[in-house]
Amino acid sequence: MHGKATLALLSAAAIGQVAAEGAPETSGNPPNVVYKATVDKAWFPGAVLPGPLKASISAKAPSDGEGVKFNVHFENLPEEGGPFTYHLHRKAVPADGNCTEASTHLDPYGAGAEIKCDRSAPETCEVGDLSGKYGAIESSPYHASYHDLYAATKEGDEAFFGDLSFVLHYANSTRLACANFVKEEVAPHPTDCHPGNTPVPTGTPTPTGPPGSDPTGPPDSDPTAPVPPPEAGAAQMSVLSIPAMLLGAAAVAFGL
Ligand SMILES: [Cu+2]
Repeated sequence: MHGKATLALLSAAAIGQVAAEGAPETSGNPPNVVYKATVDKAWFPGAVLPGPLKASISAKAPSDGEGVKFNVHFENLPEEGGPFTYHLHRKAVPADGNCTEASTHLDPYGAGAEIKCDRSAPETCEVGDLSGKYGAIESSPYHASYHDLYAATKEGDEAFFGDLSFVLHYANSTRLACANFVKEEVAPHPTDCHPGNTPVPTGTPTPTGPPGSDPTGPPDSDPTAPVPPPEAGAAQMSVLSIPAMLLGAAAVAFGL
């Protein structure tokens, strides 16, 4: 009885403290699990889209398990009604896809949606207010990657969202689309949001044509930057030791 009262008092004090200090940073998030939510159509019936709406959020903890890294991708957003916002919401979307059922934002520490999120103090924002913390969507397509210290992919954490949803909103907060997060096991290359940014190997691929089939090699006008003729092939290694002058001459000869 007495113990219970004390406990209640203590937890009330603890909650009060958390609210005052903002969301705690999360740790112990499993680095080998990806949670991904994917939208492939608009839910709002009045949506006017330039093409099929695509939206995805993938989330994965860094190797030290501190916080969660997000990769977000939005495409074919409406031309009117932005900037668009998106949040982690505190309920999953039911099978019928009704975005209203996703309830309010994930806000385990009671930051509240009334006060606008201050991007310079993300711990004071609702944990789920991703666009508040990292920017609303002002362009389409839109990509963003960021490391949020307050969301969790560790099950049981107050800020765990792996069994929840996200909602994409018009600027007036109308719900445009939503999707549930789905757990994916280890993804060796979680770079789905940046297909164009994949680093190109620096080794120049060998030309595929048969030797001598490409007489269109660019004229080598800069002798200070000797570029081996494209068809030099295996000979390149030994040719490299020949002075640039000779190389240039060889290039000219090949070009002719
Ligand atoms: Cu929302």
